Amino acid sequence: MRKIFTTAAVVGLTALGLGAPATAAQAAETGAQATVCNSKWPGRNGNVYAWDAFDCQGNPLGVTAGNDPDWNSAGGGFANAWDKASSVMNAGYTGGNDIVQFWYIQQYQTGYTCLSPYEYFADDLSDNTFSSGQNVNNNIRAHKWVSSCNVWLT
Ligand SMILES: [Ca+2]
Ligand SMILES: [Ca+2]
Ligand SMILES: [Ca+2]
Repeated sequence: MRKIFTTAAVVGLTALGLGAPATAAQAAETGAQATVCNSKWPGRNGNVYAWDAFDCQGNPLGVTAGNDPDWNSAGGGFANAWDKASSVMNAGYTGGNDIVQFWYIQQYQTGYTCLSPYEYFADDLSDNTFSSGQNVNNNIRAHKWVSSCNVWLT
């Protein structure tokens, strides 16, 4: 949902008289999606967030600056949270291990997909797949911070 934040930036530039007509038109196409995720952006605070609902609605399943190899067991930031997440957010500090890698099976097995800190959040995981092919929605069981990846959430 990087476009939403691009939109906000464009609006800001336009207000300052710096906006270009082409980017303003592009921004208009993005519409009003992901409004709850936008409203919940905390600023960079080092944490990853996940929600059972789409668009970051309701209370988060977990919030942590660390890794969690098992979202069902206690500890690591997530518990009783297997196969539930439908939206996620990366508010990590940029630089180093700033990418969140989400896994299909606990203990970092089978397949993964990643959320860049520059994407901010993914408000709908139903249109994303793991490296192993499964749909990401309601299928995440673990996460860890990494410095590179090749499958991305949008
Ligand atoms: Ca869900
Ligand atoms: Ca856990
Ligand atoms: Ca998505």
